[in-house]
Amino acid sequence: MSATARRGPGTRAVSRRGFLAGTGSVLGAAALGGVSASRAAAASRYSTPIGNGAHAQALVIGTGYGGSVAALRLAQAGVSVEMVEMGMAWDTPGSDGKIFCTLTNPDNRSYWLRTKTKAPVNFFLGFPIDKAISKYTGVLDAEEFSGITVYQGRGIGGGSLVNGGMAVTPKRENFAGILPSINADEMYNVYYPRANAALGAAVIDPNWFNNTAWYQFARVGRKQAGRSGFPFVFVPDVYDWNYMQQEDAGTVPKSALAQELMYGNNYGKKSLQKTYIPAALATGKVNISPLHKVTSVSPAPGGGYTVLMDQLDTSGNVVTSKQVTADKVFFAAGSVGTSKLLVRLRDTGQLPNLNGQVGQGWGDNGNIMVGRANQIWDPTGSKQATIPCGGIDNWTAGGAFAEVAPLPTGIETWASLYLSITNNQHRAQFTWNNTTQQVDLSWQQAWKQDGITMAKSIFDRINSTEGTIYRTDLFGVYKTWNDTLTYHPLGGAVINRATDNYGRLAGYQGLYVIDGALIPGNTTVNPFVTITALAERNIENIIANGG
Ligand code: FAE
Repeated sequence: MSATARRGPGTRAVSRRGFLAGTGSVLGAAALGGVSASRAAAASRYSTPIGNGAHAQALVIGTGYGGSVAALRLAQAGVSVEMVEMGMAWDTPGSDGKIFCTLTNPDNRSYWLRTKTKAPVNFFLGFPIDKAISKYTGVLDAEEFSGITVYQGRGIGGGSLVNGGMAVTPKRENFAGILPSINADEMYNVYYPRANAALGAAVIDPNWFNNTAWYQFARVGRKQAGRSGFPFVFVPDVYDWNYMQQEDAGTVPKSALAQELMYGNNYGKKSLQKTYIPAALATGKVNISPLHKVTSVSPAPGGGYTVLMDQLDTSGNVVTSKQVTADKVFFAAGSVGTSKLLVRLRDTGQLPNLNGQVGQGWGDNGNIMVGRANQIWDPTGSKQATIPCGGIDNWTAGGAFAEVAPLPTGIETWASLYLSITNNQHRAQFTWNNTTQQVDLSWQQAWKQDGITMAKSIFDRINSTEGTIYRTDLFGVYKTWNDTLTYHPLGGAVINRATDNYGRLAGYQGLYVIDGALIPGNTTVNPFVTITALAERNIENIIANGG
């Protein structure tokens, strides 16, 4: 059954009662089960994109964490949902039989509309390693603003397609600093457990970790952290750890053990394509349109909203433009996508009542990357799983949590690579630039210095203990820190400022933000569990109370 119906005479915005239908009975059964069975159904559903002139009860812009939670819970409550995604479906293998390409052999599937790769580790032994690719709607977007490149996933599943799967719940004592207006007891008793169960987060088997060659790099990281007095903590991941052990045994096709990570993972990672999205599709009330980019949302004359979108081909050209209507619109285009849309719509007159907080409070989650050169007797291994499983916690004393990251080149490098999340307090703003007709971001590269100082609280001490030095050949020629990127954009439509305390946009009934844009710039750890848990909390309230 299509989620879309033509808007005919007398069709009204969905009633409060309609929005509420079935809520009580289904939301109690929050955890997802048996989702993999729906995968085949998922592929076939994408062949019917939303039609021009269609009407949706609820339209969700984006299919990442926030959007997938919203779609599932709305559908379970009886609401028909149209999800609109600018990226591809990622359900069809290429000529090599794989849906995604590897880290070490990137092709056109790797990047969103680029002619050259833009790898975060883009030098090796001082030589540039980015390579030419053909322009294609690939899975990883390296979106450039002045001062920072923001990496984001593009496709059905959003960031879950490209991320490392680290599913980290912030420490309870840090929560008030992350989301001060939210009841922490509710989050830790209800919504974090609900999100973690639905996402399938689990910790690596410590016995296997201690013995497998694939995690030698992380054992070196743990040993060195310990010798400098820092706790190394295992963190959960949504990768299927049993599958990884089967990869090691050679009984299944390799994925994490075959250099697949940020250009997509073909087998073992439980991306949203294996969890929330098939569960949403299985309700029969959700339709997803890939390669459709929303360009405008404005009040419709008869109530609800007019939504404009461009259908794209795989070169990024507009094939056709569509106009649809929706009673409710959920902005789930990610921190950058949602912020850019809202700022432009406010400042060009389509949604003029949005408040001045829209566009503000954006941060990089304090991301800083660095490599260290180990002693010859501390090799990190030519075999490295692509999935991180632990980090070094110096948040309280030094303002840094460092993920011990793999560098899966296939050869011994003696390098330890880290992605640090630091307590960088700088916040940038999105503004509409009338001259360029683009949205700018006011981030400054120099602001990363605070994050570098915090990361040094860990790595200067480890270098001193180990008698080692920083690598200067991974991010340029004699460049120690990668201070030009973030994987973790957060904020831009901050909860309880641009929206009410549940994501309802101030100024417009029936418009909501439900993604990383709600979170003011930092989560102290990797962010997607917090984005998912907050979305679970907010959608429950919106379904119950409307508005
Ligand atoms: P997101 O997942 O970005 O979804 C937004 C979706 O909206 C995307 O699919 C877009 O293509 C789509 N979209 C944007 N604009 C439009 C438009 N105008 N019309 C239609 N569709 C649109 O948003 N986080 C962790 O917690 N652990 C990790 O290990 C981790 N590793 C990462 C590694 C990499 C390389 C990257 C890039 C990110 C990583 N992250 C990680 C961050 C995480 O993936 C990110 O916080 C979430 O995906 C954000 O979720 P949202 O729902 O906000």
